[in-house]
Amino acid sequence: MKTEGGAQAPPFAGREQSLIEDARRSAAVLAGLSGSSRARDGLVFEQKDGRVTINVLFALSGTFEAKLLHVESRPGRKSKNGATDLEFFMKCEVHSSDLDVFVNSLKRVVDDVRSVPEEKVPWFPRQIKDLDRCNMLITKFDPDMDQDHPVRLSPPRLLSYVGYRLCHRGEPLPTVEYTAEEVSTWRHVYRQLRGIYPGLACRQFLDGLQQLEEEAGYGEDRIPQLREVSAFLKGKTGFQLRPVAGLLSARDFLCSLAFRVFQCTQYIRHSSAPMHSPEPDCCHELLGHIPMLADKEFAQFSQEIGLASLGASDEDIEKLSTLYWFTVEFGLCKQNGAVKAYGAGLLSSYGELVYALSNEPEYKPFNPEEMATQPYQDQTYQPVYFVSESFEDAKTKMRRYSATIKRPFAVRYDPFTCSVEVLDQP
Ligand code: HBI
Ligand code: NLE
Ligand code: FE
Repeated sequence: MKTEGGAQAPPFAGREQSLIEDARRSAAVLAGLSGSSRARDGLVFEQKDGRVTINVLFALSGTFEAKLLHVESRPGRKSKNGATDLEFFMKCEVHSSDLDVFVNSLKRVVDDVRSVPEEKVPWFPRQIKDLDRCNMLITKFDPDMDQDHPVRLSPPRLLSYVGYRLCHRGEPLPTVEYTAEEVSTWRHVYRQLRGIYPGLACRQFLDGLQQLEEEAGYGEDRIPQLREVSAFLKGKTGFQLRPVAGLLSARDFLCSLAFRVFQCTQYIRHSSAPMHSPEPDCCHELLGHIPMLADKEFAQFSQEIGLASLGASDEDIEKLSTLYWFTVEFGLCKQNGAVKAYGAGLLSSYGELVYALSNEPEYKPFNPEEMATQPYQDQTYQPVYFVSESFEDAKTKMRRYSATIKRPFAVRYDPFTCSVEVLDQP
């Protein structure tokens, strides 16, 4: 392992560079918080204005090509004096013929290199506390996204990196101090959407939002804190929130739902684009998801998708995540003869909510088999929406679909212990 001089640019380009940058930024905040700016092998710390930046370089010798897919920093184990080690998680890809060379060169710089045999059934959490063992990989660092994009770099976003990690170790949900500009974005989004909800949102959503306004401080003047919203939800449906730094892998995201845990971003979209954001932000979570999660039937619907995902194959995860997309995110349903929105991606985007109910897009009847393989994109409005006859109808059809997912076991959730029982399939 070599150390790198501060002034020298890291020898990575393109996507890798942007991933490294992200790791570096969150690492800086973590190190700043824990106050440990002690130099270690492979890390060079630069101090400026009380901020610590860290450059990391791992040099592996050997002839092989490795593609760096993901770099992320997180606190490692707690040491004896109570401090938390800083850990770097990296995901890379090598050709199978290069694997031995790769592992051998790793062994030269790393003390403990172990290979873990691939399991027939992918590992999944059995208890709520096992969620701490999930990688919770952030998947959507858009490499082409402007490095200076404020959503990426806003303090709450950095804070939510830290927050997620603190919470990851069972710490309370962090409180974010939003800037005046951020509160003004929230106010704008809230006011615009609140005005059109009565005609376009489903009954369950309107009920949930009203309760949040009465009981959890929802309104246009301030951005509700995850901590108070989580406490509110817990009392309604047992759902609780965890802070997360961005889009997780579908498997990590869905498995939390099995335990009525909802992974929530905490930063807010940029003020220049209040009416639609391609990525989740707190407007999306707080306005789109939370009111729906306060509904008992919908909470159960969400949890059932989560339970169906535990230990499922990659192909089934892909299908479940597509189903989640066309229901929880972009679902429409009939109520008293009119079509209403219940999908969070619609309910948090003024632009798409109006569009989805404008008769312009294509509408298809609710059919899980067809929905599970319907292609979709996540950058702009959906070209097609699926309309269910009612919530009840959606739940019944989804249940029937989930029963067709092949797993060598069945799962049953025990609400008293917040754990899943794994039952052998006869
Ligand atoms: N991660 N934080 C977060 N929020 C989401 O809504 C989300 C995610 N990861 C995956 C995902 N949604 C989609 O794949 C769903 O369709 C499951
Ligand atoms: N398009 C949504 C919004 O603007 O709030 C976010 C969707 C996240 C999947
Ligand atoms: Fe969402």
